[in-house]
Amino acid sequence: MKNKKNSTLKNNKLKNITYDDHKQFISSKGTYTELFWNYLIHKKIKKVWGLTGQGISYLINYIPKNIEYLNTLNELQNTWSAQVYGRLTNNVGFSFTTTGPGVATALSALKNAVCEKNPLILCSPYDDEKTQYDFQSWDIYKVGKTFCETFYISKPQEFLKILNEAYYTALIKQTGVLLLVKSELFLQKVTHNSLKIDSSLFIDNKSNIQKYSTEINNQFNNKNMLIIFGKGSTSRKNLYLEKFIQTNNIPYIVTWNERQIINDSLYCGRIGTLGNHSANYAMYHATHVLIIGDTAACMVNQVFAPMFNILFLNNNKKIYTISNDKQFKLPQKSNFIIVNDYDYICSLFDFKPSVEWVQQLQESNHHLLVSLPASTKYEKFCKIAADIYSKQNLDIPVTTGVGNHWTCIGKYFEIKKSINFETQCVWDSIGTGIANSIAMYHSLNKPVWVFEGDGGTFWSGSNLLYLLNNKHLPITVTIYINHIYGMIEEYNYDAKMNPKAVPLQIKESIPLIEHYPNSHIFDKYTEYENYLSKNPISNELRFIFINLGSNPIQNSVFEINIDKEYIKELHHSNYKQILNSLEVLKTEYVYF
Ligand SMILES: Cc1ncc(C[n+]2csc(CCOP(=O)(O)OP(=O)(O)O)c2C)c(N)n1
Repeated sequence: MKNKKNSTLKNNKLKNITYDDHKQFISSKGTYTELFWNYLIHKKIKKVWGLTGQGISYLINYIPKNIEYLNTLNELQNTWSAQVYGRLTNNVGFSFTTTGPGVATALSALKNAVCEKNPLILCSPYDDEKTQYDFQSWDIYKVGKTFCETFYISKPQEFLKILNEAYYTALIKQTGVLLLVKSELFLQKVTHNSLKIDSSLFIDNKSNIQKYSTEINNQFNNKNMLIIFGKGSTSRKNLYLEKFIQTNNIPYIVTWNERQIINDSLYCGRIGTLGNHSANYAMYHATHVLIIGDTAACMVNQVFAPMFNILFLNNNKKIYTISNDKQFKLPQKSNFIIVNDYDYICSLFDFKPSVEWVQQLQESNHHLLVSLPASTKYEKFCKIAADIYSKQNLDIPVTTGVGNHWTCIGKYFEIKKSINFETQCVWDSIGTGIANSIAMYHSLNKPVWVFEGDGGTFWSGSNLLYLLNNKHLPITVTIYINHIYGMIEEYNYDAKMNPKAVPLQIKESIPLIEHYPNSHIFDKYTEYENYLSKNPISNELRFIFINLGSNPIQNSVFEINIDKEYIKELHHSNYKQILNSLEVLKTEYVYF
């Protein structure tokens, strides 16, 4: 797909992917530190995250005034925030760490960026001449290579070229990049500032893209076709997709981590056992499926695949996948088209669904495009917040940590704009909620709702302390108090029902700190509902505590059981039975 030989910067430049003019970066008087920051200014980076230390301090000390430096007091949390900021600003998030323990602490968040497709550069000093036994030294270059795109700037003449490649890799591939810089270079006077880049790196071969789009147009026209939004399809600018979907009445479904509801469109819901029956129905009956973006490991991981999709339901579909990364894998046969620019291929789409199919989906949506019911205490409290969000048409960002609150909030929230939802699906570390919320505020400049478990809140304690020291932030932190790691407890409960499983032996007990500013505590549904509907937005830091008690059932989240019975009902369009189908703690999930 890449046209290495013939590419020149001039004649292959695609819209929206513009390369740099090296003359703008620096005068010969400056250091590489100055060159580095000038590059970021040129790329319109407005905020960066970092925690200082030897080796990186020179760079950090010279941050220009027009770039805001943020430190939420821990490299891990800084790096989570940075990547969410990168995604929501349609740019790249930067997190700076020192060597050894600095960069090591950030690694889980870097892997998260790779898994969740968040554009991030984790930048750290590195000196390849030192050994692993030296002060704060670790062969992080070798470590980075095992799980992400890793770049090392070791020579002055390569500085700008490698910085540029790292930036575009993070931006275009929407991934986490490790950028290591020989620390002494930051202090050196610039001797080389030429920018020689491999112009073929991120340029699509237009004629190939045209060939593929003609194939898709022929295959999909007048068929029972369905588009699925994977991550990146709409969160990155995609000017054509939205218009195309509206104009041609294209049916589409969304995924767990790429939610979007386009006005006046044939939206069929969110796929999965925690989504809408209507999306599962559309997926079951579609004969031609076009996935745009990346649904990543959610699709293939044995535990999570059923939660996020039911692609496996029927093997006789024609599937095309358009993705900006090769990491995407599907269990079913799919034609893959790797692109750097979603916009261009979408601008060439020219097909319509069959008329009967549109009628069939309008009918099924009429019956099935509803939220799943709430039966446990956890579910009821989450649904109250989700319903208020929808009823009041709130256009504010929502985020979660990982745990039962994550499945529960994710199950009920109908999000219209992709940028208004951030939640981890693949790497799945607990305690990410507050870091996400800080980044959402800094990117979108709006009040934020964050939902966290008590386990995750205290796990990310320095983030909590950061918030307590920044009471002006308009963040509403809702913490579900059950004194347990709810999601794990659910498996414990599950294990009790399944004689083959080994139940957890240790009873965890998460403590509670009693005094918070601006805090509101609820254990009754009506009181919570009344309060939140009257005060949906807070312009300063606010805590809402929901007392759940620690009963495992009341802390559980139920999902659709994708068993043979459910599939039979989908097959026969038995709407009533589909709606009444049994919900379970863990789907039985039938593989075809
Ligand atoms: C860093 C990390 N440690 C452990 C886990 C395993 N884990 C997944 S969910 C969960 C429970 C989280 O508890 P809490 O934040 O209280 O949320 P709840 O499930 O009660 O909603 C744990 C420990 C994980 N995903 N990540």
